[in-house]
Parts: sequence; structure tokens; C-alpha cells
Amino acid sequence: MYFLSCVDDVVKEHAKHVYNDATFRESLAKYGLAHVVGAISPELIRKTLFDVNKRLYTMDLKEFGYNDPGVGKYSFNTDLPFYHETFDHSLLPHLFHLLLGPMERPYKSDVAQVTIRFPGMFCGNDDHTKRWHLDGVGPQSNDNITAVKPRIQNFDALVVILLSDSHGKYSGELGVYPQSHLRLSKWLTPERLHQWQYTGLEALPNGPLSDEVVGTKPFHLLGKAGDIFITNYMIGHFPICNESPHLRYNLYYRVNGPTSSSRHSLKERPQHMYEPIKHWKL
Ligand SMILES: O=C(O)CCC(=O)C(=O)O
Repeated sequence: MYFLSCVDDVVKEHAKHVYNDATFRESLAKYGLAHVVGAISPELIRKTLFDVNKRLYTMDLKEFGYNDPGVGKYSFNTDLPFYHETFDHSLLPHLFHLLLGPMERPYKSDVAQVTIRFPGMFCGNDDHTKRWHLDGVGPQSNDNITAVKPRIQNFDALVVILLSDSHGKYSGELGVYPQSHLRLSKWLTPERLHQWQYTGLEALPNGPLSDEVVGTKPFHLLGKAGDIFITNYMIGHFPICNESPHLRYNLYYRVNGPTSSSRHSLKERPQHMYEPIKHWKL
């Protein structure tokens, strides 16, 4: 017990140290993203990667739910308790307590998403300006196929955990558009927001509008296994081509602060798309 509380104190101190670094907060406010090196312990990374690879080996791919060739095929959402530990036992709950404010209960992870990008994925004539997207935007099908519920089910932060070392640019890493949270919120009008809710991803300004609205230079989320990137929920992102001979593994969590929606409360707050950093303590 004593040992566990010591570990918790160390993790809490680490979170405080990260938060108190002004460049970390400035980066989140200005660019909508920040990199924390070595944030997750090698032991948690090892256990998570072991489980993912074991599933590949045993072909226990039930969790690889989406039947969407190319995009979602090697992506699975999981609510298995094991995947919550990687978030819940790390500095992340403490860091979000500081970044988004205290909650009635401690921060806990929502569903985890694991994505694997195999060599060759998204290479060739791929046009990423058509593929960048925001999560939580767009209609949701109900059981009754004809009834589609419009929604903007936004959250506050996307956490990207690298489960494997990057092998240089174009090794399947996530690409993000720095500042797109601010640029998109400026571009948004009530009509456009309405389209996002009803049409979803197709109504985002990608393709020919992309350079003008979100920018021309994506930033590549590269690092070592155990590094994390925290991004604002309104940062446009997409997986980059994997030209390396290695598999790339990322783990994602979507985090809700005290004022945001959650899949449990099913609150929606489309108006927050106009003020992407309003609820952050930066
Ligand atoms: O890691 C990836 O491949 C990107 C996944 C992604 O963008 C998403 O699921 O929204």
C-alpha cells in the first residue's frame, strides 16, 4: 500500500512538473498540441504492446471491429479494463486535473483506441488533404437505420501515446495541422456547424479548401515508445504513409473535462467548437 502511494506521488509530481513548464502550456494554446517525452512507463508500454501483438498472433481480431478497408481495418476500440490502466496509472489523470480542472471523480480513461499502420499503408497517390478529419463530428446512426441523429460529440483533448519508436518521417505517424483548432473555429459559421452536425466529415473544409483553412504544413508526431502528444479536440489529423519496413502502433484516448460531453452523459455541446481553448487552464 505504502509502495503504491509513493508511486502515485511520483506520478503526481511529474504531472505538476509538466504542467508548470510554460512552453508546454503555450504550445497547447498556440499550436493546439504538445509533446511530453517519456510520459508513460516502459512497463505499461510493454504490457500494452504485448497484448496487441498477442491478438495479432492469435488472430483474436474480434476487437478489430471496423470493416472499413484501409482506414479502420487495423484500428480497434476497446473497453477492456486492461487498456484503461495505461491511462489511469500514468501521469495523465493528474495532468488533466491541472489542464481542464478538477472533476467530481478522478479522471479515468474512456474507451481506448489502438491503431496499427502496416508498411505501405496510405502510400502511393494518396491525397491527405482529403483525409484529415476531426473526431466526434457528424451524424450517428441509430439502431433504426433511417433515423440518423445529428451530432457534435466533442471532447476536450486527444491523447496520442506512441507504443513503438518512430522510424523517421513517413513511418505511419499521425500528421496534425498545428493551429487548426484556432483556424477552424474562426472559419466556422452557424451554417457550417449545422453541416458538420448533419453531414459529418464530408462537410469539413478538406480537399481544395484544406491549404487555405487548416494550413499547408502538417506536423509529424514522431518520438519514442512512451512519449505522448496531447492535442486539442479541434486539431485536424490523419495517418501519414508508412514507407518504413516496420509496423507503427499508436494508442488514443479522448478526454472529457468537467464542462465537456462524455459518452456516458451523451451531452453535446456544438457551441464549444467556436471556443476550442475556452475550458483549458493554459
Ligand atoms: O493512428 C492513426 O492511424 C489515425 C487514427 C485516426 O485518425 C482516427 O481514428 O481518428
